[in-house]
Amino acid sequence: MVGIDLLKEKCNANSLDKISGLSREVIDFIVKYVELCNPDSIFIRDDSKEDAEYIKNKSLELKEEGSLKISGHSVHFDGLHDQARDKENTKFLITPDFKLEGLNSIDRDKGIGEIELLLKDIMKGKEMYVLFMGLGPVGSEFSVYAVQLTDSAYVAHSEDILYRGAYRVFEDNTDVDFFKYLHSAGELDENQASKNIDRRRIYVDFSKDTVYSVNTQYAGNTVGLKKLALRLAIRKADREGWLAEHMFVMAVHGEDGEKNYFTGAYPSSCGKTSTCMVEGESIVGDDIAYLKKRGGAIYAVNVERGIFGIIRDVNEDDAPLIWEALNKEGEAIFSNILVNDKIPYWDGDGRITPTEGNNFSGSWCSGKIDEFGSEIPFSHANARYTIRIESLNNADSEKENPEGVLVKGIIYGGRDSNTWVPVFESFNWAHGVVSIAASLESETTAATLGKTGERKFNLMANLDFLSIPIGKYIKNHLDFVKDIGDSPAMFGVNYFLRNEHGEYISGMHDKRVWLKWMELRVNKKVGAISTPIGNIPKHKDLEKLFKELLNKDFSLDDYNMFFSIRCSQNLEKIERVSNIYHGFKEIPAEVFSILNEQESRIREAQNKFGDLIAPDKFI
Ligand code: OXD
Ligand code: MN
Repeated sequence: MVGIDLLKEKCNANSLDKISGLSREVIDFIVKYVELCNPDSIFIRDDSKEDAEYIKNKSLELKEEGSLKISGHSVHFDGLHDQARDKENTKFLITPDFKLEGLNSIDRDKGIGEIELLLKDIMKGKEMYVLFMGLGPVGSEFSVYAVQLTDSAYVAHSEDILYRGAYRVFEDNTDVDFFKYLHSAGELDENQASKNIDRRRIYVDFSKDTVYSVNTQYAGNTVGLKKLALRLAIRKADREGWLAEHMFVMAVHGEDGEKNYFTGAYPSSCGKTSTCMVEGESIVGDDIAYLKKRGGAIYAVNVERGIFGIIRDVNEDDAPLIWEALNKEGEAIFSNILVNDKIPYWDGDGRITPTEGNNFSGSWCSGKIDEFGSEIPFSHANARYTIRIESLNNADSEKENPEGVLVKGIIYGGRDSNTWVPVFESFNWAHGVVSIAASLESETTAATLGKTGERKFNLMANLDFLSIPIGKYIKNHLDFVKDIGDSPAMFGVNYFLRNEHGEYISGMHDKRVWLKWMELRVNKKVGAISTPIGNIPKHKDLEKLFKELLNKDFSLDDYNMFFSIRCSQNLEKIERVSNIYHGFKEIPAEVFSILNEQESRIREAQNKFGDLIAPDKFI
């Protein structure tokens, strides 16, 4: 049976009815993968509550999720070795005329051949869920549309919490341009986790705006609209003159009540979500933003409507807003935590951890080891929660504004134990793009498979998702403000600075102070000290903010410890970053000139004042 007849056979009347209004292109896409994957049935989801409910119930019925004590809460477990984004097996499909220097890729014909073999009949015995979604507020100049096919009710449920439904757009409009995702969790084991992890593949086919993901369930590999979409969006943005970034969007509230919007890019698990969630400010989005220019200014939207956040260290004291959202009734998925008596537990939750329960290894008790003899933690370091932003008390009123919010400042942060000061501002846009954004380095975390704690270059915190040549990507950033009146200020932050004993020197809540200082800077309400790496705060301004916000004394000694310029480390960093860029073709000349200028400034200061320079030397 072929084409529409196949859909007629596998859809019930309701789903069939929903297909009838769709374009040929959408139907052809669905048919192609129904033929290949051979699901027993197909569920076409529209934007209704009933359809969302159907999928949620399916994930419980199929045991992809289990219900928890608090109403609306559920737990999902990914397999023992499927706990993070798989960078090694995420590849771009390329043709001989299309090169992507430095990015993980595979010949297109070979990749398609491999993936089609893996997908053949993979959904036999399962239902295929067809979802119509929007990236960014639906019906806005920012909107990008997508269709996701998946055989995982958990993935479909996550999509519903995290993204806006857009079936009505596809129904009303037969020439929607859309991204396409095909996912199959593949064969499942007794815990309903993907079994064939050795055949896990995530292949991105730009030529068809399509991403394939197979034999995995971890949301970072499977939820099409998240990081898979970001890879396609970066290319679309490049073609159309906007930016698709790994950024939160938040409002920092001024003394006069005015809201100042910032975007912020940090590699995964480096404080991005906890920054836009700080007390006293409000959140538009925590992970991915689209930035566009209008009337000589830059506006941003949150691509998502929910949060797939790292749960480690979420506790009443350190993350009160998330804690509250995770302890009230309403939809929330907890993944890869420990469940005991239907209560979820995780690392750093501030409670006594039970010695047994169920986790991502199945039935767990303390001391349990895996097949390699390593102890299995009760909760994975990359365990997550999935909630809607609206369930947070600090959700910003503009989060659904189709016009986006006016961006006044852009923040870049990494996990850096010994180089950057906790907060500083670039001299100008190009200096920020080169010496902060394109020089970002971070120590690796559990959000991706592989060793943690290694310092890695990660420009704009977007390297994992980069899908255009690095030089072009930097140039797009440099050029972005060419026709902008007052470009946003640019800042670097580092919450992970350590002292000579290897101890972290920042407190969990200090970021509230750094944010308020940035707000004062974008509104030109405080001065700053110009140093070779950029503008840093004055002691008196921070002292006041620490007192007002945290009721803490911030002594001159503290200030010097945080803000002294570490010359050797900054010079080594410039050398590392320049070496990387020398290895690529077509890097804009400005990258090298700005790095060289920075190097000369640091060397000059080092000769004059020594290797560790207290801020007052620059006054
Ligand atoms: C995420 C990630 O989940 O970047 O946001 O890994
Ligand atoms: Mn992310």
